[in-house]
Amino acid sequence: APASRPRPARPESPADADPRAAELCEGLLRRSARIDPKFLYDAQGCVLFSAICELDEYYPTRTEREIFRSQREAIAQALPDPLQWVDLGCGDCAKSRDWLSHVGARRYLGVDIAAEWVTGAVASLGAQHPGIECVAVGADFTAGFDIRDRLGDVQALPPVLFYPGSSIGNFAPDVAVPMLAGFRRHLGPHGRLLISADLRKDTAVMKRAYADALGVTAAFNRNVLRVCNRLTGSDFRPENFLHQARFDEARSCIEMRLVAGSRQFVRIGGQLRVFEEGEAIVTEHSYKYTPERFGALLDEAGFSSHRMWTDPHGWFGVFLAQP
Ligand code: AVJ
Repeated sequence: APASRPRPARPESPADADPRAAELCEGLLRRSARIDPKFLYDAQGCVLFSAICELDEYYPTRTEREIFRSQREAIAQALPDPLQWVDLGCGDCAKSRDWLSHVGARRYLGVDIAAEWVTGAVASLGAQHPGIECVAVGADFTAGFDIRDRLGDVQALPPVLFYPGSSIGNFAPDVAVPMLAGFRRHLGPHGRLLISADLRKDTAVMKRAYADALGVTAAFNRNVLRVCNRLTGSDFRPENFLHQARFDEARSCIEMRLVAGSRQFVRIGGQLRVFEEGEAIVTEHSYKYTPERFGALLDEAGFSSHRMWTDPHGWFGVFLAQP
C-alpha cells in the first residue's frame, strides 16, 4: 500500500480561521453554489435593506405597518397584561417602540445577534420608558435559541415574543417548524408569539417586490459578493453578476440568485471556482404562505391555537399564537 504522504500544501486562506468564511467557501464551492442570506446584512447590506423597505414595489413593510396601525388595539387586547416584550431581531427597536405605550409591558428584552450593536438602541428606549426594565440580549435565535434563563418567572410575567417583518420567510418550512417550537418553549402557559408572515398573492406583485425598477434589491444582492471578498479573500467582481428573482411555485418561495453574465474565474478559499455564463448562486429564499399553510406550520410547532389579522388585499398576515 502506498505510504501516506503529507497533503500538498494549500495556500493559507481566511477560511482556516473564521467559521463564517469557512461556511461561505463551503457553499460557494458546491456544484450548486449558495450563500446563506444572513451574509446579506453587513453594514452596507443593512442600509440597502432599509432602502428596499421604502420602495413602492416592496409591499411587506408598509402593509405590516398599516396592519399594526389599524389593528393595534385589537391585537393589544388579546395580549396578557402585564407582560414582558421580547423583541426578536430588535435592530434599532423601532417596530417595538409603537407597541410599548399600548401594552402592559414591565420588561423589554431586545434580542439580536449583534448585542453590542443594539445596546445603545435598547438604552435609549429605556430612557424614554423609565417604567420598563430594558435589557439587551445577544443571541442567535436561529440556532438552538434558548434565553429562558433571561425571562425569570414566566407564570408571573408572561412573555410576548415579537417576530415581525416576515423574517420567518427566510427559513424553509422544515427549519421554521423547529424554530417556532423553540419560541414556544419560552412562553409558559400564558405567553404569546406575535409573528408576521408574507402571504401568497399574484406572482407579478411578489416578483416586482424583489426586482424593483431602481435596482436597489439588485445592489443589495450583489453586495453579498463584497461580503464574500472581505470575509474569504475571494475576488468576485460583483458587476459581472446579474440579479435575478423568480417565484418557485412548487416551494412557494421567491428565490434570489446572482447569475454570471459571462464565464467567471474566481479564487475562493485557495481554489479556483469557475462560474459558467448563466450559472447561478442562490442567495435567498423568501417563503410565501396561505393563511391556512402558515396556521398549519404553527400547529406543527405545537401551538394550540392562533388568530390572524390582515390587510384589505390579504397580502400580509399578522399571527398571534398561543402555546
Ligand atoms: C427580511 C427576509 C423579510 O424576504 O422580503 C427583501 C429580505 N430580500 N428583499 C424578505 C429581502 C430582498 C426580506 N426579509
